[in-house]
Amino acid sequence: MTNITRRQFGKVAATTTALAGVALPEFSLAQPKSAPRQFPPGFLWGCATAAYQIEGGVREGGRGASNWDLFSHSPGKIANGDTGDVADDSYHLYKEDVRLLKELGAGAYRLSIAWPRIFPNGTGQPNAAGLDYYKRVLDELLANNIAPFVTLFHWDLPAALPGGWQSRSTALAYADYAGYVARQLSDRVRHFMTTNEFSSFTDLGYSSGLFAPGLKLSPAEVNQVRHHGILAHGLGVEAIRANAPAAQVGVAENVTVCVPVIEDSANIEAARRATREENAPFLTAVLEGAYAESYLKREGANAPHVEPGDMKAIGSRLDFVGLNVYSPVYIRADGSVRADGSVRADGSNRAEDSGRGYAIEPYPASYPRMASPWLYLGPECIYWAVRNVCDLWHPKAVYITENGCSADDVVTPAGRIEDIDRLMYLRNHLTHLERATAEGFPVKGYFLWSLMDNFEWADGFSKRFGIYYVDFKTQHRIPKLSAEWYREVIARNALV
Ligand code: PNW
Repeated sequence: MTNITRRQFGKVAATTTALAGVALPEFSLAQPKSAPRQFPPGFLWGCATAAYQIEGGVREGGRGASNWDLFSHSPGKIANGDTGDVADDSYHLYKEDVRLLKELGAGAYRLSIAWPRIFPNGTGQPNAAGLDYYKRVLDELLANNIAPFVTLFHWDLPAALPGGWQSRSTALAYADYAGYVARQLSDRVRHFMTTNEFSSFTDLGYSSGLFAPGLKLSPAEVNQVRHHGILAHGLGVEAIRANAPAAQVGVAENVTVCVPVIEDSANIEAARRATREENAPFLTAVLEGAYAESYLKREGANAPHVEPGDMKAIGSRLDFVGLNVYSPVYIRADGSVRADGSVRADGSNRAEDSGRGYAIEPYPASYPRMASPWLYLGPECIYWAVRNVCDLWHPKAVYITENGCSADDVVTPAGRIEDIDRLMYLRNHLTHLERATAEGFPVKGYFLWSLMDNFEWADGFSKRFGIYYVDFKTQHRIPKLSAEWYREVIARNALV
């Protein structure tokens, strides 16, 4: 059979199957059906959103301007010139959004509070109308038995704060804000996350300039911005504990997920080592209360300036670690680790090797991605995110605070959104998350990003991550196929 066409192959395959079909039923009956892949009892299922991405109402209720208002109104920064001025109008439609969560059977909702609604100038006098808005949202959630998980900073920084995250005083202002909100809302909220994704609001905002405020600073300046980000987190933890002693406090972090190329001991060890190194300015510092020596050495004169007491605050004990998981980074052992565990300074015998005990494999050109170019598909990353973090730092509890994907959704003439690609992404990630729970890692819950399509930062409304489709002209919300599927998962507490 030379030069067989696809069509011919199909015919041949069909014939083979038909012939073999005679014997198949008995064979398949003999196979044991696999047990339902249950999640642990009490596993929390939820969805996540963020204030600037869904609320709109940017000039209502006394809200001050944020860095994202300024950035989105700067020409050329956001796809199609989109802004969060209206977004999903959740500022007005929050009751409907809670109804969507209820329809899914969600037990929890991760939402964020817009700092500029609470302190329009970043510091000073709090704005009662802003706080009242969140009290109404929280009361609506509680009335529907949905536990709120509140992120205190998901990137919308009061524009009035001089210097933004370049200024140490922003970290101090953040702590005042976090303590104030914790005190005001702890009767309604048990779980607080200080900040969302350190690298996104520091590196993307101040190094690549893709996010607000759109700066491209030097490495030394960027390290200082990063330090202020994790300092805000640490001072925030202290402030929340002081004002809401019963609260559970954590962080939501897009840890760089290091996946061993092959699951053997050398590559697994390399991935663990890489996790600590690749997250050195952020999660490693937060969970160890110190910058890794290797990071300080590597950065040299560009290392951040640290004041006495900073690292103690940064290392404040957490009740849980939230992981935002989207994509893998593939890691292999590079041969530079000696038998006694030390690393050869000259690296290994391969020119591209790091000499750090691991190498990062670049994605081949044909590597599959979802609709956002950065969203490489590798569902085992959710397992390795949990495992690496637990093996290195033994947190008491882990939540997946975000997981989901963009897809080029279309509404069919019948008015449906058959997002089988998103469903494929989600189902595969949950398969690997179930492995983590079955192996006993303390994963307590999962928040799907996102409840509904929303303002996807620099991509504006051009990238849809929701399991509810949003028509941004009418604000109509339509459940996608993935929402139907997620409702089944939640109802059965198992993979479907
Ligand atoms: C997260 N990347 O952001 C955010 O927490 C959400 O607000 C956002 O909508 C969601 O993921 C989807 O993007 C990310 O470039 C931004 O790798 C950028 C990246 C990853 C996550």
